[in-house]
Amino acid sequence: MANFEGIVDNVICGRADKNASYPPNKKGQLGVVELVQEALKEGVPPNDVLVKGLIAGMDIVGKRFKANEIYVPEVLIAARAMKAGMALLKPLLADTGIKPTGTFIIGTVKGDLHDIGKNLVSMMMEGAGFNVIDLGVDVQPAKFIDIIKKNPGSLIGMSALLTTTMIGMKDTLESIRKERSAEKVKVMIGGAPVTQKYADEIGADGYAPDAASAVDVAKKLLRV
Ligand code: B1M
Repeated sequence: MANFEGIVDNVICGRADKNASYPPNKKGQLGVVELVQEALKEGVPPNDVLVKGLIAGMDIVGKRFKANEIYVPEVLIAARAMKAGMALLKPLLADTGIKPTGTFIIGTVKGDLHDIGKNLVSMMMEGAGFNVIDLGVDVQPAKFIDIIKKNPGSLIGMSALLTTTMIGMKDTLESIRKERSAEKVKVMIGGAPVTQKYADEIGADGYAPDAASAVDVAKKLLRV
């Protein structure tokens, strides 16, 4: 029987595989990679391994992060372990044609090079089953529009860490709304200087103060 509990525990503590240098490993202790491989070998459907193992683990990580029980380094380590498991599942999920929760396109707005928070949001979204397209940093409005056209129905996320660049969110949003094919696209924003008040002012559809809440907001906006 698949060891879902083991996968969950190893995602939470960030043990990507049995050779991982962190957390300290007892001899022979398996990590996410080996437990995912075992489950697949037993014939467990890849989607079950994803939902009951990797996503269930990241879900707990998100809740603990939100409650300030763990901090950014622990989340990054957990996300790394989750990604190691995802790498095994991705090709199999593509084969079965199982649809992701939705497509989430994220970028740090023009002029802004901060990406640690954005990466955290990306990882949480991936952990929640979203197909994530990460545009990187210093993303011009035209780049957002370009990718929206190629991925209709996706949810857009913008991150900003500077009071001087958060203004870029307004410009980007205005450009998106002007584009006929993109006028209905939902846009959510976040980043240290960003607030719900600012989101309301510029007409963004959603705001999240942290990476875990970003998943909740995204699901609400896409009604999943
Ligand atoms: Co910068 N920097 N920085 N910096 N930097 C800040 C942001 C600053 C507050 C430091 C300070 O002065 N106290 C300040 C901004 C002041 C302001 O505008 N009010 C500042 C400054 C001024 C600058 C430069 C201008 C400095 C200079 O060159 N004179 C320069 C600007 C460069 C540029 O972007 N054009 C600069 C450069 C840099 C580094 C390159 C050195 C580096 C970035 C490295 C990188 O990201 N790869 C850096 C860093 C690391 C910081 C601090 C120290 C840490 C930021 C961080 O990663 N936090 C920061 C000071 C601080 O915050 N203590 C600072 C951790 C991260 C997990 O949190 O990004 O808030 P955060 O993300 C959270 C939430 O905000 C939310 O979820 C995340 C996880 O919970 N979230 C979203 C984020 N995006 C979201 C999107 C969502 C939803 C939620 O939906 C789409």
